[in-house]
Amino acid sequence: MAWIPDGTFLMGSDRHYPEEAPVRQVTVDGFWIDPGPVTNREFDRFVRKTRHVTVAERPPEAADYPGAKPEMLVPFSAVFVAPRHRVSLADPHNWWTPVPGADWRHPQGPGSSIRNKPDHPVVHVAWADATAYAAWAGKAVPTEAEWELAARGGLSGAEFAWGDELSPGGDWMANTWQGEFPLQNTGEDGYEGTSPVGAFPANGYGLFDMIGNVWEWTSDWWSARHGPDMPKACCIPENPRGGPESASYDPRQPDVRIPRKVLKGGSHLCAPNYCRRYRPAARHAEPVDMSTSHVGFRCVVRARSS
Ligand SMILES: [Ca+2]
Ligand SMILES: [Ca+2]
Ligand SMILES: [Cu+2]
Repeated sequence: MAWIPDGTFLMGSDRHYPEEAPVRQVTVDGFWIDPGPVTNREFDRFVRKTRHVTVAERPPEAADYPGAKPEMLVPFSAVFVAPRHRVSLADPHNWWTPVPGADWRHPQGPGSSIRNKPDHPVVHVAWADATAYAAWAGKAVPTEAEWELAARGGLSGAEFAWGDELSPGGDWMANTWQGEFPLQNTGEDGYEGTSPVGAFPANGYGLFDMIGNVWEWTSDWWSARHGPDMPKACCIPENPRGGPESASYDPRQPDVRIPRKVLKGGSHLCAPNYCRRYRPAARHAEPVDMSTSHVGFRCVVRARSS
């Protein structure tokens, strides 16, 4: 694991999406972090030792999903499927497909496999799968502040984990999407889907794939906006843990009572024409029961006991 020294840093961004604002000072104690997202090989070792069955492999309980049609209560996970024609970017259902039988061993659904992807990040893991793995490994899932401090790689206020240009000198620094999302994936960076951990350069802390490849779970509950900046040293938040669970629900779906966690880092599906979330400040709300083909996680070990 890599050591991230404690420090006060500028978290968030005022230049992009509203949920990243405001930029504010935050203090985080030093901690150890995995140099890359958990890979299929690592997750396989965990499953063989513990017989863990992921959320995507279990049928949803009818009681948890009132009103759900019986045919929906089969194990499934969300797979990105490129539409054949140009679609509205307002509705993610145009490219997210619930696929029965899609899970971490079958990332595109039945018939697909991870045989040639031992070093790719594990995907189709829900929040409970990430925490089960972390507990088994004697680790924890990072807070959003820990994750963002690590992603910044020692640079203060930079747009990207490597500086202020998306592809400096034409070099791709992370696995993102080139071309017109979601129709055309040119794979100019070498990968249309996930990539082996380590295929792109490490950041200043020696960490791979903080940006792109797969989104990563954090332990903070989602909040639509960060707290205010506290200019006086007395009041800079220390080791912030995000907002309350009760504020994390999706206001557009008042009937759905599934709390949401913060995802960080963007994925191979983040594209300039749709979702410019391939930056340390970027964040995304993910329901805890959700698993998809572009979300994974990595772990930390805290020096402090909390
Ligand atoms: Ca790519
Ligand atoms: Ca990532
Ligand atoms: Cu994105």
